Amino acid sequence: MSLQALIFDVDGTLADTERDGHRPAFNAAFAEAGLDWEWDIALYGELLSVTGGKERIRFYLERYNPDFTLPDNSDAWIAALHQAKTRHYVRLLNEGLIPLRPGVKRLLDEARQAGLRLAIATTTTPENVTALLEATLGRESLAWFEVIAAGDIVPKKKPDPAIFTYALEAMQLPADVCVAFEDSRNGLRSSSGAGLRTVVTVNDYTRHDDFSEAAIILESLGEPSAPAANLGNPQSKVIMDVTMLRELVKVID
Ligand code: XBP
Ligand code: MG
Repeated sequence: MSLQALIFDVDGTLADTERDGHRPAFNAAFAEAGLDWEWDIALYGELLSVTGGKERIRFYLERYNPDFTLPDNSDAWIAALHQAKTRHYVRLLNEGLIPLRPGVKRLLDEARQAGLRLAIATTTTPENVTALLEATLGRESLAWFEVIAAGDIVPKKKPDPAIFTYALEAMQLPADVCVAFEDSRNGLRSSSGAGLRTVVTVNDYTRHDDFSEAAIILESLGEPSAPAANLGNPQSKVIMDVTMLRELVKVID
């Protein structure tokens, strides 16, 4: 079996969007709605145990703000608050403040040149993916991904495998000819649950997560000028490229 496709998570994997993107966007939406909720960096780290913004708001209320009384139409109320959050998040991305992580553009370019197919599997809202790709890689990059599986397209979000399974089915590919890219425990549970070998690139919110199912755990994808630490083998530094991905697929065959 040879490598056919790469499937990327977005938040935390393509870019460090959570701390300085999603978190301030939630806070801006809360302030706009006259709510005195403030999600600081540490609290947001705890809230990340639940994927999906609407699900995260509900989890916050249940766990950290149980005295708040939701209106009867709570789903619609949370959805409206979350829509405002999406608006703020897209504005932040359009300001160009959130760059891609090291090695992401390089690997996407190499993969396209090598004829590999590309897809996205994320819990984030579709508008957020579009805004990130446009702001960092230009509008034409949307067409590089033959499937953008995002948000409520599946009934169960990560760690459920449904979003990766959806992307595989849309591409009509078996999992063993693809590699997934993830940054978190919930993401890795989702990708490995769908049968995918997974390259994990950690960030400050996730570096202590359990990544035992990962094919390799890296600080980032690395650049030729700054190879990335291999967290499973402190002696080695890595520039994750197509050759190495092909080896990953072969080794485990
Ligand atoms: C990402 C998420 C998302 C974002 C917010 O998880 O959990 O919920 O934090 O996006 P993953 P929305 O990287 O594992 O896909 O507010 O649009 O839901
Ligand atoms: Mg992620």
